[in-house]
Parts: sequence; C-alpha cells; structure tokens
Amino acid sequence: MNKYQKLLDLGLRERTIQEFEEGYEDSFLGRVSIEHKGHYKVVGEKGEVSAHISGKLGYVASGKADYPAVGDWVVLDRTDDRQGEAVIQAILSRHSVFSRKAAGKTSEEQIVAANVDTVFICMALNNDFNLRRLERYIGLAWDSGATPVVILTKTDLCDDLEAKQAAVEEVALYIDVLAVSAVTEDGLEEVRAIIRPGDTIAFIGSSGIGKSTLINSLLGEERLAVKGLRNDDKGRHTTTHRELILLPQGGLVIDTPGMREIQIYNTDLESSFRDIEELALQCKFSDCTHESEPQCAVRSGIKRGELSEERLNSYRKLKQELIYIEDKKSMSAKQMEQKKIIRMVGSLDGMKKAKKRR
Ligand SMILES: Nc1nc2c(ncn2[C@@H]2O[C@H](COP(=O)(O)OP(=O)(O)OP(=O)(O)O)[C@@H](O)[C@H]2O)c(=O)[nH]1
Ligand SMILES: [Mg+2]
Ligand SMILES: [Zn+2]
Repeated sequence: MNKYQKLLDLGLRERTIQEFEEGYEDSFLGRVSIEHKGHYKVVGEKGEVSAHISGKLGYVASGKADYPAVGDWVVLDRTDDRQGEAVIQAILSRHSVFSRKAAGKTSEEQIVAANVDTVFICMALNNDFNLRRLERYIGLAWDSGATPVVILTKTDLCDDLEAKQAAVEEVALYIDVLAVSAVTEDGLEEVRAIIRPGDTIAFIGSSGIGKSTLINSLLGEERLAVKGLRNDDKGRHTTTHRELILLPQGGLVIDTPGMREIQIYNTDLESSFRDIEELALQCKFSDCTHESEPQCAVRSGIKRGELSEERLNSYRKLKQELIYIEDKKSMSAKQMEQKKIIRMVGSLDGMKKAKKRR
C-alpha cells in the first residue's frame, strides 16, 4: 500500500508529495479542514489534530493570503495533539486558490479555499436568481485555476426551470449547468456523478440557497447545520466557517458561508466573457469602447441578437472594477516596498550602531 494512501483520498497530489519529501524531514503532512480565528483543524494520516501556526510563519506573513486556508497542505511537527496543539511549520505550494477581495476597503486578497479542483457556483432558482451576479462568480472561479460548474438549487420552488436554465446557459459558456432539489432529490445523482474520488469541490454562493443542505444530501446524513424552515432566505448566515469534508463515496467538499458582498480580486474576463472578447477582435479600432464607434463588431453582435446589452454592461462594470482593484494593488505593493526599505534602513542603522558599540 502506498504510504500516503489516506492522504491521497484527501486529495494529495504527486507534486505536493515531492515538495514535502524534498524540503521537510521528520515532519508530517496534513490538510487544513477547518480554520477558525487562528485555530486550525488539520487532517493527517492518523486523523484530525488541532493546530496553530509557528511563530516564524506568523512573522514572515505579510497578508491574509500568507496564512493557512482550508484546503491547504501543511507541514506539521507531530501527528497528534494529546500533548498540546500541533504546530504548522509551513504551507506547501497551492495549485489553485479561490479568493475574493477581503470585506471592507482594503484590496487584500482573502482565500476562500485552496487546492480546489472544481467550484460549484450555487444559485437558487427562487429569489436568489441573478445572472449578473452569476457572471461575477464565474469570473472568480475561472481565475482560481479550478473548473466552475453551475448548480441551480431548489428546483421544487421554480415553475419555469427550462427558461431559467436556458438563460443561465447563455451566461455560463463552456460550463456544465446542473439543477437539483434537496427536497425531491431530483438531479442529486447527476451532481454525485461529477464528483470524482480525490477531487476537491468548493461550494460557493449566497446565504440560504442550500449549500449545506446539498452537502448533507451527498453525505447521506444531517452533518452540517442548515437554516430552519421558518427563516428561509432571510437573516444571518447559518454556516459560519469553511470546512473540508470527505464524502463516503470519495471526493472532498468544502462548505463555505454565503457571501454577502462578492467583490472580485482577480477575475479572468477573457474566459468568462470569451464571446465579447472574441467579437471585439473584429472591431475596426483596437481600442474600441463598443459605444458608438463605426464598424463595431460587438454592437453588431447585439443587433443580431447574439449578445445582450446587459451582458455588455456587466462586462464593462467588471472591467472598471478590475482597473480600480489593480490600482489599489499596485499602491499597496508600493507601500509594502517602502516599508521594507524603511525596515532595511532601520536594521542597517542598528548594525552600524552595534559595530560602533563594539
Ligand atoms: N424548497 C427547498 N428548500 C431547500 C432546498 N435546499 C435547501 N433548502 C432550504 O433552504 C434553507 C437554507 O439552506 P442552507 O443549506 O442552510 O443554505 P446555505 O446555502 O448553506 O446557507 P449559509 O450557510 O447561510 O450560506 C433551509 O431551510 C433548507 O431547508 C431545496 O432544494 N428546496
Ligand atoms: Mg450553509
Ligand atoms: Zn467595438
């Protein structure tokens, strides 16, 4: 038996094994399953342990993204926490990262889940249904390095399923779209069928749309707390932290709290708006804004009914937002650089003083 068998079931890949074996002797490998205010649960070969990060890891971290996230492969100093919490000594390279802009005014990246193969973008077919928001999620998902799949939930509450599905398919180019009901279990087998053993799937979407309920259905048990029937669709988030869970049939799912504001951090406009970008290549002017320029292929596309005005608008909005975030990012990069220089100068001064003292 492969000595990593248990970890392979948890999604371990060859390149991570290599990185671990080349860099860390006498340490242990595990995957972060829960993160809660600086405390972590990490699953390893011998089960789950509580852990916190080493002082060194905290010292070199310059932002949220440098801390372990759910889904990360980490190096631990021990395999059990009977003598106190284990210590996370390092985070191994992430092969994909699903992130968003942290809430608030900063341009800081917040990692929702690491080492994700597939992102289930969940959207309910009742009052949550919003194609413009879906476009944003799709952009985020492509950019993460994972493959997006759209999961439409609560089909039992929708009486124009086909029309809604068709509308989604126009926005979700080159992406699978599945529809499911946790109540009737329609579509559940189709969802199950696309989850392969060893694959990691992050469930994202607004609060109250049935992410945790769907995971419970896949698990075949009421493991995760779901919102009571009485306060459906309103109020507080039911899921409060991200959690990685192994499914009995193989495959891993990450439940996440619903996102209130989805702001983009990076988004791959080229993949999510491939239709517009391809049309734009045929515009007469390479810097065409598709407003009123002559021989604009995008406007002709709209005239022909291949593209909707709303879609062009949300493309424009996202592009604007992206420019804004890029500006902020380069600003904070500059600030970081300055801080570094100040620190370096500071320590040079310190060295000089130390020399003088000698
Ligand atoms: N009618 C119907 N109700 C559903 C379905 N799936 C979930 N619900 C209900 O929707 C409510 C919210 O479900 P949750 O699973 O807690 O939603 P969530 O997306 O995990 O929400 P957060 O944890 O807050 O992000 C619960 O009352 C569920 O019973 C469905 O397919 N049909
Ligand atoms: Mg939930
Ligand atoms: Zn144009």
